Amino acid sequence: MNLHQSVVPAANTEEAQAALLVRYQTVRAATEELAASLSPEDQNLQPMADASPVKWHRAHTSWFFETFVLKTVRGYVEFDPHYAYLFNSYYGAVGPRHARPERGLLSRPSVEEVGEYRRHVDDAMVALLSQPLDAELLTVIELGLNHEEQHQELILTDLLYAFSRNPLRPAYGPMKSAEAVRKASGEWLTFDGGIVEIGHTGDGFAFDNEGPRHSAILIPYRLSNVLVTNGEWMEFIEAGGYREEKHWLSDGWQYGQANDWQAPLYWEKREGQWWSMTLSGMQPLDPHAPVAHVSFYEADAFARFRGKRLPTEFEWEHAAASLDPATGNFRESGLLRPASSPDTQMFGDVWEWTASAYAPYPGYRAPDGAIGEYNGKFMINQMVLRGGSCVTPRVHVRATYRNFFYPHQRWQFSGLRLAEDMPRHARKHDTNDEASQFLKDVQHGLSQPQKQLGSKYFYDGRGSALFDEICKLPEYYLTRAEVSLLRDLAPELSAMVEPGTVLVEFGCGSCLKTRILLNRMTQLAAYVPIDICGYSLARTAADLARDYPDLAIRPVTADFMETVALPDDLAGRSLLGFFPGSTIGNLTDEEAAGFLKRARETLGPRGRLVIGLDLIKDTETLLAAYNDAAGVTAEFNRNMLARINRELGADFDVSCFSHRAIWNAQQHRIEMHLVSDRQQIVTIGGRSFSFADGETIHTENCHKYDVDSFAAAAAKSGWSLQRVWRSGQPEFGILLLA
Ligand code: AVI
Repeated sequence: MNLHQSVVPAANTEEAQAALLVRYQTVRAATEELAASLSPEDQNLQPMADASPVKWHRAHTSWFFETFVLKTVRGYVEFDPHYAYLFNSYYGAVGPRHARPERGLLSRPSVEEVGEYRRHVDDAMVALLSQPLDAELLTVIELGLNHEEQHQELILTDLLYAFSRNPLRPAYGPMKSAEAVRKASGEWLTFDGGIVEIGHTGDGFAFDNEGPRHSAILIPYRLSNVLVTNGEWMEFIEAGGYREEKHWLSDGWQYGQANDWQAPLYWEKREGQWWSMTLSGMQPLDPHAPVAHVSFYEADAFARFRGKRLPTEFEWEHAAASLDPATGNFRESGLLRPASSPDTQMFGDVWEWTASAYAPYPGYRAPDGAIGEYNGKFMINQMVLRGGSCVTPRVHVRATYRNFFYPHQRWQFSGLRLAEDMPRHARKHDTNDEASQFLKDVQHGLSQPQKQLGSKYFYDGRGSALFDEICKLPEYYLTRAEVSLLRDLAPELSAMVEPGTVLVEFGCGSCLKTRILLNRMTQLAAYVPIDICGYSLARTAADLARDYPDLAIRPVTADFMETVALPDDLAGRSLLGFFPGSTIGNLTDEEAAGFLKRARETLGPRGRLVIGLDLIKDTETLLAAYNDAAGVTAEFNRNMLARINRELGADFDVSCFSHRAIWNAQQHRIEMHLVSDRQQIVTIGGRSFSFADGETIHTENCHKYDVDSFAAAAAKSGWSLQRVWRSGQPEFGILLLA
């Protein structure tokens, strides 16, 4: 285990020092008690580089006090000068050291001599602690005790590994019996998230890596109130969890394959039943007990297999902050195996892998000198674990405690708890209104005789990316036709626009089309993009401000389906509206009329509007544009269901719906539908919706126009047609309305 450093100085009072002396004696005695039943042969085993001999742990923890405390005070007589080399673990600043993988070769000094070394150090430490000491030294002593507690845990985990490699599978000691573990209810604990404080605070001891305390943002989330159990892990194995690459991170898959992982470390199947090596030798696995000895890679694969994820260390800490660590199953329970009760318990049993890489908190600085080596230099390539295990000393752990191991390591008592993002409809804060409107719209739409979903819900991040793909498809002529038409008409349009005019765009997309106009119409005074999404608006505005330094960019966050108030200082300017892309075609007739009316109000009686319309043409061309060969439109359509699953926690089986686009000749529109491939029931926000085999959800209309009928409809909203430009075939139209 890595050594950490205290950031909190011990109180420099006589009482505190007396308490520290008692604590010193208690901790040191506990180490000796752990080793008491072990033979010299047991104590010298080093089964792998990561696991050190018990004898070495006993000596190294004494070396810590000798090096960092006793050698700094006058009059101390070093026990043996060779020990500085033998028992230095990794502190480059205090001199060279014996190679870690070769600690098992240290048959000398003997167990007896190491015992003498411990007594020598203890005598000197007790004498020292009986005089008044300064705060700095007391802090290092407290650190040394916490360090020793870490090594106490390692004595047990390393010994378990050593004994597991002995065909006799010896026991460290008889296992204290406990009631069989009850099956847990397995509930989700929900957390609203927001800005939370993370890291150590207060007067108690903490390692330096637990600070500085700082703010972190948590998106609403859920945590399982129980650890993943052996029984669940058996299901994972039976379902092919170790054989299916799709569950695994690439590094984990490769490591697992290379090392032939088929079950957690120590698991063995005997006559059809799973057993595991424990500190009491081989024992049948209790299916309700928490799984242990899994690597981060395995924990992460399991979470994916279950459609969940590991919690971040911040989510874990926020959830554990108000719980009492003392109630957990720690070493003092004497069980020395994970045996959690069903009640919510976040401490003890197993160290819980988190999704967080072990990195410094903002503002962290490693202290100067050798002690600064303890933590800072390990903040790379390791993952954080939280909570303590069944072999951790009870007093050692707290909610802010950060343990860390490499993602492949599994000889520690390491397990996991599942987490998930809270479905949007269940969230209290942030997007709650938006999400509950989405839920209402979806539930309402699916309750209609012809089930329907609003096409505006296509455009989440994934949907917008798919739409960008659609615009590049060979069959989807609309974008290409409109872009080239805009290039052609820009000079003529520009000539019709007086200097100082303001261009007002309804919605802001990629801005490719806008740029065609901006490049040509250098007489424009300002550009006002209107969009409901403040985020994409800000990005668009920043990009354009960089590229058009002489143009005022004045974004307005608003729903362009409403009347929009433009910035006051633009009052009196001539306004030119822009609504490209045949986006109006996705509105109902009523909505389109409403849009035109409100655009008239926004742009004023002297305002003009440039609007892009896809024109009616042969059915084959139309159908091909919405049934592309690459299946991008199909994916775009189905993403609506995936989005509902993601954001509303619904259970659509997206693969059971297929894309259909048809031409409705009467209504002059392409209709997009999702066809249920079977009879099925879907639950959304607690309501069930049944689908007959072949039943469809109507997801979008894409109206196609003839110019005269459109002009007649627009006239009812106060617009008259000024000019029409038509592209080549397939024909797309751009109209100037005034
Ligand atoms: C955004 N809108 C104009 C597109 C259209 O063609 O109606 C949306 C679309 N739906 C499927 N493909 C493209």
